[in-house]
Amino acid sequence: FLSEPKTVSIVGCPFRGGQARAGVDEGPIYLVKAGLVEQIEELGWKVKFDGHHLFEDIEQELAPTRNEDVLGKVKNPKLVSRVCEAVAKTVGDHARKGELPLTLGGDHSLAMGTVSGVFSAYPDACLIWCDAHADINTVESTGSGNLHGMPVSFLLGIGQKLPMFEWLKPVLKPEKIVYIGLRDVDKAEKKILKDNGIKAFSMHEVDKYGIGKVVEMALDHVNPKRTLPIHLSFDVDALDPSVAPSTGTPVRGGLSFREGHYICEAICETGLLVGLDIMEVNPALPNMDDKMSVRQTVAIGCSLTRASLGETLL
Ligand code: 6HN
Ligand code: MN
Ligand code: MN
Ligand code: MN
Repeated sequence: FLSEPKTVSIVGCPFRGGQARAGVDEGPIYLVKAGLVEQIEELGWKVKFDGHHLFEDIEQELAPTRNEDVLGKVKNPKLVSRVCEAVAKTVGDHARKGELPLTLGGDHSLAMGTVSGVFSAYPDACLIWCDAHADINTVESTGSGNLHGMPVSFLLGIGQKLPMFEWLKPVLKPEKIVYIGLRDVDKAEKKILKDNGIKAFSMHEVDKYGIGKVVEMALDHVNPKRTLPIHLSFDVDALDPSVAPSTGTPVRGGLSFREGHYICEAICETGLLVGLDIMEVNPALPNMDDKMSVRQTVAIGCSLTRASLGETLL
């Protein structure tokens, strides 16, 4: 699907409006500072990086009414909607040019933009969502009101529609998404998954079958003939907190270092990857003094990216 020379377009999104914790907006800055651009070039890709998208115009325009940006339980709906709309456009433009958009988060609400963008270029694409969480709360079911817990329901078009999200089309069908790594799914989310027949491989299945079989079954579900384009949305909290500690909603019992990388390698091997998100790296966590944790998590954001883009062990 990609044009020659094979090109990665980095879309740096220092954005935190989909959740409450400060610092996740620094994630993309740390990833690039750690040498991600050079590392991808080293793998033989052409890399386009035109700086981080600061969304300053949007933030500025909305600044006077920032405190009123709440709708029912949902926090920052206007801000998140506008930013995701901009991301959708940028990611979509890159994808339509035959480039592979790599979006660096920032919080996972950004996936409303990345998936919209990639699916506008590849309407028959499928989505692999690696996460501790299902991120499928609706406007009605959300407990936290944080939009990073809701992008999948918005992409599916389920739940109450918010007026500011009118631009967002329900590009995703329930049979086109598969989850890997789940272990902290809200009660209402479990019902949504069941009612919509959405396939998910939780950590229980990873333990039971092993990661090799799980990725094979996940691909069999969304991409049985291995012909369709794939978007991979990777929330680093899919990994165990001992492996990736610097993230906003860590949950113990997660993927090992190798299991996380195996998923990326196996998807890369299909040759079908057309979009990639690396989300929820938060360099301000677990605390300001824990530089080791930050370095480790940022390094893993980079190595998951390299594994997705062709780095092999031999
Ligand atoms: N993430 N289910 C919880 C909520 O607030 O709706 C947690 C969401 C976490 C989202 O990690 O991208
Ligand atoms: Mn760009
Ligand atoms: Mn997530
Ligand atoms: Mn998560």
